[in-house]
Amino acid sequence: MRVQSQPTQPFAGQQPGTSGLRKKVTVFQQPGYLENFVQALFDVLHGVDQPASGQTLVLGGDGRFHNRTAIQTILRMAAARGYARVLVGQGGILSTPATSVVIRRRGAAGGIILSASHNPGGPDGDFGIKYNVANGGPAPEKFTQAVYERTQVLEHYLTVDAPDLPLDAPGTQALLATEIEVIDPVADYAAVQRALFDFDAIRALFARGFRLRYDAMWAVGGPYAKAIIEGELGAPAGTVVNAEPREDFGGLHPDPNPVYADDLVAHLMAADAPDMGAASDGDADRNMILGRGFIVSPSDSLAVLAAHADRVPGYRAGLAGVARSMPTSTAVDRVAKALGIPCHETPTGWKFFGNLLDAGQATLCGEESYGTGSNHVREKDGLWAVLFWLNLLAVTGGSVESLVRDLWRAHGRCVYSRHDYEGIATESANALMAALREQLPSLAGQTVAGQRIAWADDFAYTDPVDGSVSRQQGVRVVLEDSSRVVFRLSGTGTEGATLRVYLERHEPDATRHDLPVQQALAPLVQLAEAVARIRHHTGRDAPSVTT
Ligand code: VG1
Ligand code: CO
Repeated sequence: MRVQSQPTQPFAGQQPGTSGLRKKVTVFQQPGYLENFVQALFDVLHGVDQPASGQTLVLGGDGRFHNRTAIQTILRMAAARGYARVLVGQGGILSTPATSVVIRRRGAAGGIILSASHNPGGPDGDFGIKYNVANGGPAPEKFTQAVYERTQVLEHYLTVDAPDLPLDAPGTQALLATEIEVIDPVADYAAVQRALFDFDAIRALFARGFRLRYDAMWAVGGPYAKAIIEGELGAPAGTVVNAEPREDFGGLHPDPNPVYADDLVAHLMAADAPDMGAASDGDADRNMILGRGFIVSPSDSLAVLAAHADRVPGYRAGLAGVARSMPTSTAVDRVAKALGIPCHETPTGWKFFGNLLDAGQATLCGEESYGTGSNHVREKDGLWAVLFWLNLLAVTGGSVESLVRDLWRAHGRCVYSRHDYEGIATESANALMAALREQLPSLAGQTVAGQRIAWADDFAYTDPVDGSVSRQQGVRVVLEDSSRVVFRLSGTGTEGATLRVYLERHEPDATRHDLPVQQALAPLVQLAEAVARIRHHTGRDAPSVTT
């Protein structure tokens, strides 16, 4: 067994997006494609062809098609780079939040997560790779840009000529001088959750007959939810459904929203609905929360958790601050104001929360895209959010719906929706955004679709910790009553472009809190069409996904 230098050529487009490099499986299956990216990553981390002496790397994925092949490739390349140790999840499995936990608890230098998250899997689906740094969080933009630049000039990669390693049982083996330790994917993660939440109170809740339906969407969240919710917390067997990770997610889209988790929604809308519903995505960092006959908007979920955080052991001392991505509703801002704590507004993508969490400026973070998390890790954490809700229900005696209605009563309702136009031509999407940006200087003061625009801009963010600036993070059009429409292009898709239109209107009047969301937002939809000419640019009359 020895180190080999394999000649290679650059592949175009190995540019990480909002969360890692995502492409079709068939793209990743090209000889050298994954190898190039990993070589570039290691070159940026350690210097060109330099060894990773003494360092520990964490490695795992969401179990989707091509996961096992990619893990073996990366193990060989890590051994060639002289890592002291690689901690790999049993069967190649590690959820995104669990990877973050393992990096932090085991003092690793970083971790590689193989996942395209909520994107569909299988031979014709998507694959992805992302790198997390020593704090357990996604690598910052400056770093991923350097990796991309390195992919464009590569001439070879380093690997070893070794057969595949068995990864289905815990234990330690050697690959050259690198120790490969196969770890239980759940143990470290469960220990962290146990320290945060009142497991006794949640156990008592289930013992009283509380009914939960947790839909793991045939993805990596299943083993975690089974072990913790059914195993430790005593929920009846069958509480966690679709729990075995499948390479193709059962042919479904592992995206926990009312459109793709429609089966879960149907259960919660039924006459004999359980008390609570929940779902997580492909890599288990997202969550959706439902009550009986009630769907919780992710922005409201973040605000509810923030409002009651001091009822949970891990947050008893209160919150240092909260943070939300720019398109996320301002519900949490209102809670933060009442609590007298800062609320930070960041660009879309969890990597922007890392510095705030490290610096102790934020304790809870969230995104409108079904992502919630805290300073316990540096990723969003789907099951964590479910445990947080369970803990709150156990100690407040309220229901999912009553906690959200309390929030609306106290702060008004931030009526919210996101309209996605998926798979549109990249040129059309770029033209739409360019036309929007061109109008920006003249929008303020104009009346469009009967509504007066107070201001408009292209969101730019200066990181308060390291001073780095991120521009063009979404066009905001804001009305005088603070209602707003935000436009941005997705950075996680693999086909054409996806336009996201985010709509928010604050409704202080409690008698209007039950108006259907799309009806309450109809004027903003008209504004969006008038300003952005979506139909003209995309040829679409309606969004493909509304959440
Ligand atoms: C989407 C979401 C964003 C999230 C990202 C990764 O990005 O909007 O909020 O952080 O996915 O989530 P975009 O660029 O497509 O809008 V996940 O669960 O894929 O790690
Ligand atoms: Co995800």
